[in-house]
Parts: sequence; structure tokens; C-alpha cells
Amino acid sequence: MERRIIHVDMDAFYAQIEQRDSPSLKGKPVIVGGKSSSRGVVSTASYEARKFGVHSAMPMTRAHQLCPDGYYVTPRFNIYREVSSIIMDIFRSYTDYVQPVSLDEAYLDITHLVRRDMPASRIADFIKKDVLEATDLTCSAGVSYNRFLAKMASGMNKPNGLTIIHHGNVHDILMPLPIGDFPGVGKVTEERMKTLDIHTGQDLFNQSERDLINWFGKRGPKLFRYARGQGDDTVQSERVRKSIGKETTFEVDKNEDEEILAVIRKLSQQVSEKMSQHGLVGDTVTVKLKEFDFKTVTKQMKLPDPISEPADIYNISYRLYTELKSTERPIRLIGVTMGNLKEKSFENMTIYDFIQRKSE
Ligand code: TTP
Ligand code: MG
Repeated sequence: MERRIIHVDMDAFYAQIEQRDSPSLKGKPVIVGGKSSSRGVVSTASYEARKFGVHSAMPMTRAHQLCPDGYYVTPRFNIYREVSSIIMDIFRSYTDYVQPVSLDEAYLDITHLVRRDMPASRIADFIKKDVLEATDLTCSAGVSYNRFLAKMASGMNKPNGLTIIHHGNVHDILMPLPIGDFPGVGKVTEERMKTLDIHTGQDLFNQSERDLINWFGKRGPKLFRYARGQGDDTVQSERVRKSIGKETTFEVDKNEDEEILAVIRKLSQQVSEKMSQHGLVGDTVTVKLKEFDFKTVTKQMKLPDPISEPADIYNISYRLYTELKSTERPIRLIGVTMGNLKEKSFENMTIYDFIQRKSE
């Protein structure tokens, strides 16, 4: 069966975060990198700075020459890691098949979510909106039927792009591409290709597989396939799902029990829905609070029997919350997680599940 893969990549990741957190940098050429003075290299540059020719891995001194009036910022890795974990959690709320590639980039296999009324592009759009809502940052997404095309697609309309490569447009997209844009074609291979008069996707397409093997050995068949839009479609999810959690970050810190409990009720509902989608029950409930000063406190309860109903999750979460919450300390985030998950077995199926399963 053909797969549907999304590649998501944040736009000018470090630089966009710096612009978000210092509004005076918005719309300005921002260069994030080594020590702001002279040594070191550029980690990344905002799109405004890229117009001056500044890019990742360039020596800082060169960046200063190209863009003397740029805003030079040293990286804040803790923040970048925090944002990364938020976006990865969003991806995992859609599918278990998430393969992170770096802090700001991942492949998602969403084949099982696609329906006639819910094409992959629409799911990608939802993910982009969720990322924007949770982080105030834009990303670009590419949708296709294998990984290399999905990645190519995500890079085609940056920033804030959404691009689909399908069987109808793949040939037109690949043929004019410079050969260096194909996967596995680094600087050395690119030079060798040029000596063979292979400059574009079309030139690569025109070669026989046998010639490619002669020239590039084991990589020959892969290159032959890439030119035809064929590639690996396996997304390696790095973990088996052992817990399902949802959390909410408040725009302003909250201290009112009533308001917070309404959110806990909603989170319990969402966790329960997710568990039932996957046919899971669990016997451990964890509530997490991040207090106004970023101090995080959690409390967990192990139950004698597994649960999955929203009301059950809520009741336990409610107890944990009342034990955790200090009256004097407003919170900025609350999370509810069900752990120690296992497949719903015959015994703990409700009669409703049973009827539903039989009628499927
Ligand atoms: P990229 O996704 O390659 O670049 P980007 O997000 O800054 O810009 P875009 O995707 O819109 O083209 O890398 C993600 C982050 O990784 C980047 O913000 C900074 C860091 N990085 C480095 O520190 N050094 C590098 O050479 C590269 C390429 C990235
Ligand atoms: Mg990026």
C-alpha cells in the first residue's frame, strides 16, 4: 500500500524563536551564531538576513561583512530544545510514526489517518496550525508518498509553505532540479556528476542503471530510482507508545480552581479519546503543573484496575491536582497523562465496545 508521509521543518528555527521572544527583532535581519563578536559560525539566519547572502555554517566574520547592520544573537539552546519537544509532542498526537531528524524537523507517517474527506494535505494543514498556535512559530510541510519527496516538498515553498508532490507532478518537479538537490549527492558526488555532464534531474533520468552502477557503485540503483521519484517510505518511530498525555499552556497564568478543573476535564476527555482510538487502557494517572516561575511539579497514582473513560481519568486527575496545587502559586501549564498502557482486553471491554467491535 502506498504511504502518505509528511515532512515538517520549522522556518529559520533559531532565528524565528529569537524574533518571537524579542519583538524588536521582528522583520529584521537576525543572525544566530557563535560569539556575536568575531569567532564562530552562523547557526542560522532569519529570512531577512538571507537576502544579504548570510546562511548557516558561514563564518561569523563573513556574515558581518555581508550584513553589517544585522542583529547578532547568541543561541539559547534550552529554549530551542523546549520548543522542539512541544512540536514533537504535537506530531505524536497525530501519529505514533514520528521520526525526528533534528530539533526542528521530523517525518510523520499518516497513512492510516487519510480518508476521502481528510486528505494528507488537510492533515498537514492542521499540524501547521497546531504548531503555530502552540509556539507562535511557522513551519513548512511537505506531503508525498516517500521520505525524500516529502522532504523536498517541505523545502519548496518556505517559509510557511505546504507543498504536495504526487504522481501527477513529480516528474515536472524533479527534472529541472540541480543534481546537488538529490539525496546522497554531496559536494564530491556533485563534482563527479558534472564531469559526466549530469547537471539536472533530467540528465540523471537519462542515464541507464548499468552506467550509474559503473560510476557510483552501490549507490547507482538508488540514484536511478530517485530520478524516477522512488525512494524509502519507512518512517522509523523511535518508541513504542507507553503513555498518552495532553497538556495546555495558558496565555496568562491561572489560579482559579474552577477554570483549571474545566481544563482538566477537557484534557481527560482528549486523553480518553486518544486511548480509545488506539484501543488502550491504563492504570497510571499523572498530573503535571508548571508553575508561574517554570517550576514543574508532578504527582502520579497507580490504580488497582485499568481505566480509559473520561470521567474516571478526570476523577483521579482532580484528586492529584488538589494535592499538587498551592493556593499561592498560579500555573502556566497543566498536563494529564495516562501511563502503563495496554491493549483493552476482553475482560475490560464495556458492552458498548463489544457491540461496536462486533459490528465492524
Ligand atoms: P535548518 O532546518 O536546516 O534551518 P532553519 O530552520 O534555520 O531554516 P529553514 O529550515 O527555514 O531553511 O536547521 C534548523 C536549525 O538547526 C537552525 O535554525 C539552526 C541549526 N543549524 C545549525 O546550528 N547549523 C547548521 O549548519 C544548520 C544547517 C542548522
Ligand atoms: Mg528548519
